[in-house]
Order: sequence, then structure tokens, then C-alpha cells
Amino acid sequence: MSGAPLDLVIVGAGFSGLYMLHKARELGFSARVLERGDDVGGTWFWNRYPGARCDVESTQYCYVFSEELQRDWTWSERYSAQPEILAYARFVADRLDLRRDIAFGCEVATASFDAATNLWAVSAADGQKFVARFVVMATGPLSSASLPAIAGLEAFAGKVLRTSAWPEQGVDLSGRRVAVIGTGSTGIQLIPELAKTAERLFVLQRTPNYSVPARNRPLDRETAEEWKGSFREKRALAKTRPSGTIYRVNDRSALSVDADERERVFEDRWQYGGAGMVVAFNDLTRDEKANETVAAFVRAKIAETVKDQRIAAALTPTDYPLGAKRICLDTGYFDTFNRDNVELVDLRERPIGSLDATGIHVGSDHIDVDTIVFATGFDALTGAITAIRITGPDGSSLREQWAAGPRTYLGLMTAGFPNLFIVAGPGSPSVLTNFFVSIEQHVEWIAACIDALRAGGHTRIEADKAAQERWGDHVNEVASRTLYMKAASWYLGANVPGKPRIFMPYAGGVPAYFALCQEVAADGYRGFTLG
Ligand code: NA7
Repeated sequence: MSGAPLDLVIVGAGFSGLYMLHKARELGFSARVLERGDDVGGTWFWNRYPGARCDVESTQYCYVFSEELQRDWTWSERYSAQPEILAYARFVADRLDLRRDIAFGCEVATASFDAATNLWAVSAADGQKFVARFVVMATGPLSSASLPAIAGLEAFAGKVLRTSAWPEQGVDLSGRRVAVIGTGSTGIQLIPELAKTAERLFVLQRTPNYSVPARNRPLDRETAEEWKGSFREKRALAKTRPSGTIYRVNDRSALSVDADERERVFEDRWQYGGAGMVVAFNDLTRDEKANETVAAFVRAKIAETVKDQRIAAALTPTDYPLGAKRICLDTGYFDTFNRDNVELVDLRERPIGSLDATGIHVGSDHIDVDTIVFATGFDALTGAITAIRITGPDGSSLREQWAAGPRTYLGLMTAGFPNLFIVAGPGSPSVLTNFFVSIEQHVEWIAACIDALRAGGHTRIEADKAAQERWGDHVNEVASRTLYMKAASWYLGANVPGKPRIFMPYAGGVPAYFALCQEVAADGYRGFTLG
């Protein structure tokens, strides 16, 4: 790339990057999106495994910034499947004519800031180079896969698949002997689908998960039209909720009602389906005793659904609160274990040893399989950022600065790295929310900030270290009051060996966080230094 520097380089053409590009253009900035995949969609481009769906209702899991996009797109299901979400990303890219400013197949390798010119030099793995005033990391929280190092993988003669890079043309596993490693949200969506056609399916589970029925269904015309007619009001309401999502609220404590009433409320939500179970009462996410009531309800459902009580017990989470890991939504997951062709392998009893040409050693047994699927999660929130060699004006590296855990101011910037923004990164509500709500707020904040810098004749903005420290302490303090700290989750980095255990998202809720971001901007970007 030669010529004048760009105003913005945006890393990633997922839903954050697409909106950032649109917003930049609206304000008259030049921008280029660099995307490692060969199409738009980000996590929805890569995670094409059978059964992949959103776990926030589609009517809410979408942009609201454009009347036209709302009018001309209609979701077909309550929780849309990956092909439809990817089609939506493509629709947005085409409708807003975004593709001409996106470089596909362009994996960013390095970014370094030159203090003399206040410019970022960005290079891609294939040698392409870009220069820009600002870099926006729209890299997504769940885009860097975490793959366990299992001895002997290279010796395995069968097929190895990863849910996070599923073959684009699909893969037919009918009649095959398949092992799935991982029973997080991904595994729980995938396993019932594979069980339908595999000759034999081994589910390798390390930690059982709480899951509630999605009760997915076609979206009726009336509901779709109702949302289209009131999407602005509905999003405004969503922003008054901690998760940025509209659920039925119940402002009573689980402990204030008797057991029959609790059962009635939980059963009603179980039948309705979806993550609203976590807010069935107002203290389930805060109070361990209250949480135990909903956890016990879900455990009883597992015991009721799974015929073999030995298997039911192995599938039942007992040692962490419900919702401390992101709740999973499923379609027939627990029922799948009643099938003759499905076998649960409890890795707590029989840990994975090594692979050989014909399968996997677990404990003292050997499982013969011809296909292994890794559904083992992500180096969440930080992985895609630290994968890039980012160096600040004094030559210090972001990877090293974050070695003890990510530190940011408001999740938007990190001290020592001027003009580098992060969309919905660590230190912001991000993955604890309806992601579209968080994306839109961050993109709009960043765009307004760059616009304000231009108007004020500034060329540089950087988070203050002291503001960042205070914010990091606040993020930790808020998290320490929640039940999130009671599970070894990817929110805490606990799923990646060696990753520091820091609760990464901000658990203070959407309303307080959005208000604070607005206040900071209105106060001349308090906590940032402008130059
Ligand atoms: P998750 O929720 O991190 O789940 C990953 C699963 O893989 C989980 O069951 C892990 O067990 C398991 N895992 C990870 N490493 C290993 C090894 N080494 N051996 C055995 N099992 C392993 O990722 P998902 O992709 O399912 O979901 C991520 C988010 O995407 C989800 O919350 C939704 O927001 C969408 P563990 O629990 O660590 O014992």
C-alpha cells in the first residue's frame, strides 16, 4: 500500500468490523478492513459445524442502526442457524457496499506505532503493508481457537475436524465412528446433530454443563413484523437490562417464595426455552443459595430425561453455580444419550492419554474411531489480539504488557498503545451481553471519538495508566461480587493452560457501563490523554 495513510485500519470483517467500516465512511474517513477469512462474518464464517446457532433470539441478535436493514431482512427462526447468520452478514456487506474496502485472505501479523508520525504501520502475513492513523481491533472475543496438545495427534490415521474451522463444503459423517472432545455450548449444539447419522458417537466430557432447551422454532410472521415495527423501542428497552437483552424479568428473590412456586416459575421458563432461566428470579446470579434452587431444578431435568441414571449422574454439573459459565441452549442434547449409538466418556474417570492411528486412549481403554472432532473452545477475548505482534511507541509489546492478564481502560484502549481501539474487548461488558448491543455502542463511541479528535485538531489519543488501573480494579471488584468467580470458565481464562486467571469482561451491566462511556466522552475524554 502506498500513498496517503488511511484514517483507519480495521482488523476483522465480523459484525464489529462491518459496522466500524460503515460508520467510518459515514463520517468521511478512509478505512480498510483486513480479514483473514475469504468472506465476511467473522466467527459465523468459521464456526460452520452442524447445529451452530445463536443463543440470543435472532430478533435481538442483529443490528438496529439502520431502518433499511431492519426492514429488508427477516429471520426465519427464533434462534437462527449459522448459514442464516452468515447470509445476514453478507446481506449487510452487500447492501452497504462494504466489500470494496475489505481485503480478504489478509491475516494481520504485526502493527507498530511510530511516535514521530503518530501512524500505525500494519503488516499482513502475506507481506501486504498498510499505514493508518488509527487501528481498530474488531477481532471478536471467540475467534482464536484453543486446541489441546494431545500426544500422538500426528499418528492418528483418521479425519481430524475442528468446529472453529469446519469444512466449508460440509462433511458427511454418516456411518462413521466419531469422537467429539468438548461439551461446551459448541459440543452441546453439535452432538445431537452428529448422533443422527454417525455409526457410533463417543462424547468425551471433562466438565458437565448446565443446558436448557432452546425451544427453537420458526419465527412466525406476526412476531417478525412486530419486532420490525418497534425495533428502536425494543433496543432502548434492552439497553436498560444488564445483559442488553430482553428477557422476562421477575423481580422476586428465589428464596422469598415456597418450593412449589419456584418449581412453577422454573418449569414455565423450561417450557418457554432460552437463557431467561438464569434470570427466573432476581438473585440467581448473585446468591449461591438462590442459585442452588435453579441448579437443582436443571439437575432433576437431566435425571428425568436420561434413562440410564449412571449416565445422567455423569452429565450432571454439581460443583459450580448455574450461569457461572455461560448457560448453554440445546435441542435434544440430554436425550441424545438415550440413543444406542452414543456413548459418554467421562474424562474425569478416564482421562485422555494419547492418540494412535486408530483412536484415543482414555484411562486404560482404547476407543476406536475414524474421526475426531475438537470442540474445545477459544483463547477468548485476548487470543486474537495477542496473536498479532503489536508494539507501542516505546517498542513495548502488547503481548508482554498483557502477560499477567489484559488491562484496558473501559475495554476500549490499553495504555501505552495510542490510537489503538478494541471493540467489545476485555474490560467491557462484551460477552456477558447481547453482542450486537455491545458492538453498536463501541463502534459508535469509537467513531464519535475519532470524529471529536479531528474536530479538535488532535492526532493522538491514549488511555492513562492510572485510569486504566482504577478501571481494572473496578472490573475485578465487581466480578468478585458475582458467582462468575465460582467456575473455571473461559471468562476467567481458566480453559487455556497457562493463561492468567483474570475475570475479563465487565460484569457491571450494560446501563451503568454505557452511561459511564458517555460521561467520559462528554467530559472531554476523561482518563485519556489527547495530543
Ligand atoms: P467452551 O465453552 O470453552 O467449551 C469447550 C469444551 O472443551 C469444554 O467442555 C472443555 O472442558 C472442553 N475441553 C477443552 N480442553 C479440553 C481438553 N484438553 N480435554 C478435554 N476437554 C477439553 O467453548 P465452546 O466453543 O463450546 O463455547 C464457547 C462460547 O461460544 C459459548 O459460551 C457461546 O457463547 C458460544 P472444560 O469445561 O474446560 O473442562
